[in-house]
Amino acid sequence: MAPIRRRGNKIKGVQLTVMTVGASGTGRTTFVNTLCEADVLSHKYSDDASTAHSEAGIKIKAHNVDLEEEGVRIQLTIVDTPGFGDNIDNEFAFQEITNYLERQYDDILAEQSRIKRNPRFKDSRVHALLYFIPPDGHSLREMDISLMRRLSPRVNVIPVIGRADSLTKSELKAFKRRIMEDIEHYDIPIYNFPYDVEEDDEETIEENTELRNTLPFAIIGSEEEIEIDGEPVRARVYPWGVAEVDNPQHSDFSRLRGALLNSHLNDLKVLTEDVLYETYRTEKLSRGAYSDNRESTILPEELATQSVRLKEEQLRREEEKLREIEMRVQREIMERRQELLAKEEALRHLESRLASQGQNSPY
Ligand SMILES: Nc1nc2c(ncn2[C@@H]2O[C@H](COP(=O)(O)OP(=O)(O)OP(=O)(O)O)[C@@H](O)[C@H]2O)c(=O)[nH]1
Ligand SMILES: [Mg+2]
Repeated sequence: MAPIRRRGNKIKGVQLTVMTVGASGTGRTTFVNTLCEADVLSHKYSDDASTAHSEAGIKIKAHNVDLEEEGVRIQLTIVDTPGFGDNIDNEFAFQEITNYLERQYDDILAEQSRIKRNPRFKDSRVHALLYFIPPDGHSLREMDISLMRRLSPRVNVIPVIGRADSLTKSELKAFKRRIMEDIEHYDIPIYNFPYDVEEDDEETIEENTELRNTLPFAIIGSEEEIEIDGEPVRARVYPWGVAEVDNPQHSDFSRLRGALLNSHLNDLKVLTEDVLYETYRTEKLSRGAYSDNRESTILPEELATQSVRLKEEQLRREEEKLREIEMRVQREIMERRQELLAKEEALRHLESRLASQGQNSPY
């Protein structure tokens, strides 16, 4: 028998988009290459990437890479943003990053409003933003606070300390504490591994509490391997010792990797799609919450476009409902037909039994 060919049942794996943001030289490129175990990002920007999103002066680039984590294929998209420094251009960079995040929401909003969906549409919403804090050992800078504050309503911000081996263990501990105090003080809604004491099981609560207590993740990245006891180990070598990437005593790299690519991948996606995107969508359609520095009045042509979109969406929903009803009716017809066929078959069976009984009868 010829094998049954089914369309669309190829195992695709899961897709995840992670953005890296932070001051220049905080180790973003090294981290990405360590995470992917490949040279995904180069240490110098080139202009030839086909996925380049070129804005005046700043470039935000998306890079796709396939990974495997615990047997699951992950299509990872890394969106790197250019590093920025302590200069007046920071405001421009902040705006570009916000624009990028919102543009991905706008794209899906437009796609969902179409009557006919584009089967090749790619959902490029960013599920996690790793914010790299430089290891200066003081506390958050004004720039870090304002950037995380502005981006947190749009994306799951996960703060990390880059090049964490620049600090001693006790310096790092104190630095982490001050950072979290600032985040709390300024009420920055970062991704803090949320859980619900009533709903979640003990294991989840324990795991999330532990990850929350690790924040911000102290990262050591390295594109080089050394040999320790005959085993290859990713590490940075210093005259006074070795800082190992995957050793939980040295860095939070493996904890972050596990959360991103395994334990919290789904949570990050659900929060992005059901909470952050939905909030943006509601804001965009009602334009109510845009009071800070944005224009809150709606132009008549925008209103018209919005109402056309809403109508299109309504039409699409009705179309979907009709399709569902049609399918249900068809299913019912099929079931009735099968019942009928079964009854006919039973009747034929009965007739032939009666006929053979008639032949065998002595009368
Ligand atoms: N000590 C230490 N140095 C690091 C670490 N990660 C990266 N570096 C070094 O820091 C420098 C900057 O690293 P990159 O990964 O290029 O930093 P970046 O944030 O991508 O920098 P730009 O793209 O230039 O903004 C390089 O010399 C790296 O070798 C780390 O974990 N520890
Ligand atoms: Mg870089």
